[in-house]
Amino acid sequence: MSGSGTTAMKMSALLAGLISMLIWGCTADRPVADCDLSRGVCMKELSHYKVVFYTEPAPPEALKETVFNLEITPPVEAERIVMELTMPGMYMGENTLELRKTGGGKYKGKGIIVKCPSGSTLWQADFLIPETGRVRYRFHVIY
Ligand SMILES: [Cu+2]
Repeated sequence: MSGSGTTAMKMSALLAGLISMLIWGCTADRPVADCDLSRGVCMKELSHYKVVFYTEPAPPEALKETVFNLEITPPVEAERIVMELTMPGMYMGENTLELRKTGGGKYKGKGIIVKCPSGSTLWQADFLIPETGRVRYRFHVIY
């Protein structure tokens, strides 16, 4: 009898540990937006470049055509920049878009952000700038 009691105690201790790990994991790693497109532009630094990202409309709306803009200062040589649209911690299929150069350091591309079935509005855009690096913005989309 005492044996089963010990097992039950061990089990509940294990469960409590597991639950606290899960809670800790959620709060510690939950991704958050680092870019508020409703306020205009988001600026990031990538080595000695300043990279500005903004959308039209701002903020972007799901299922509506959106223009994605990137401005790099000082300008780089690249004619095209690939943008990968993903959701943190969720596979949403392939959503890549090409931004084309429109002038000194400015790039533009059009696309549509889909609506996430989970209801989460947090998306992230990774821009792959040839021979320069990768820059990521996390932002909310209106549903
Ligand atoms: Cu999703």
